[in-house]
Amino acid sequence: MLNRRTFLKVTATAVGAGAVVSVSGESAKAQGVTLRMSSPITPTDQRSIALEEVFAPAIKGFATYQPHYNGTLFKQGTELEAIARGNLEMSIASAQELAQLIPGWSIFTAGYLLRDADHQKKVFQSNIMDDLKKQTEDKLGVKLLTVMYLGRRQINLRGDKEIKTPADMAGVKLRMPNSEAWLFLGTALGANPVPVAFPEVYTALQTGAIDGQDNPLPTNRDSKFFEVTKQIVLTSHLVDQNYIAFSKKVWDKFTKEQQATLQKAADDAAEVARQRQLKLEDELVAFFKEKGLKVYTPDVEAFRKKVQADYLASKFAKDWPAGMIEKINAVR
Ligand code: KDO
Repeated sequence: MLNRRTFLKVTATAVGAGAVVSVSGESAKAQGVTLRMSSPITPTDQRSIALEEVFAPAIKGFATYQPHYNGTLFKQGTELEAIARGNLEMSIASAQELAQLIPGWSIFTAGYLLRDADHQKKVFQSNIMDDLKKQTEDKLGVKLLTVMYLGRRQINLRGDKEIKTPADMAGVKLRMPNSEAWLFLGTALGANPVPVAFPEVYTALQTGAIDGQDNPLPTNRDSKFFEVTKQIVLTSHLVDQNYIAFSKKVWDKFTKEQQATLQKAADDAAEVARQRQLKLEDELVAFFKEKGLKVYTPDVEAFRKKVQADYLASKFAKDWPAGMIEKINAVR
């Protein structure tokens, strides 16, 4: 697992070795560059589909988009390190992964912070994130092109005990992705967080190794978690986001026009995926009910109160620039 200490070693090695990246050609003349994208994402996720339908054709004249799904090329959570080392061109990174390396990112891992997809997009496009984006480029060699909306995370459980407040989550083994910030979210929800990589969640639910997982409704349907669970508790505890993370060294090989094309292609793909995820979130409650799951809204205010208080009192909050929460809240 990459942490700040190992990362310092990575950059030192990369710089020392002259950090070769897998592109050919001179600066300003990049041709035929293969952009390998690694993520635990499935090929049927709306974001994967949009990248293939919108991003790939738009850049076809000078680059080839080559996605690797289900964490088969790099394991979930190791992609940023791979980009930093010059071993990967692209990933779909989470704030939780970025926070492992640049602590300030943990602000975007906090539950009940971003209000909705529109707020998420406006915050990404505002100057509030400029410093974090710059640190990410300077320290990691990773350029964050655009924000992809994953959806509102909901609690999805094998058992049928009704959950009204975080107190009802006591003792529930809730799967979270394996990083400190993700595990903290599980604790803030009142559960016992258990780290499991995304591609292993279905089996962990099926065998009872975990009692539940949290993900947005479109992800739940896409990965068929509903087949092995009994209820979905609509906590909407995190308006989740991923960023298209791009190797800065590879980016710098492209001409200004090519960079503009890449940027537009990423933004357009993200927008298509965002609209599709939002539509699915509206439609899927009925789908899960038809499949026999209980789907209901708990005491969301009780969850909001505990989660927000836990984050503000956490060690993460010490790394948040003064006034940043207020600036995020002020974005309309
Ligand atoms: C997950 O592992 O639960 C998660 O939803 C975390 C996200 O940050 C993202 O990595 C996502 O998985 C993958 O894109 C798979 O949908």
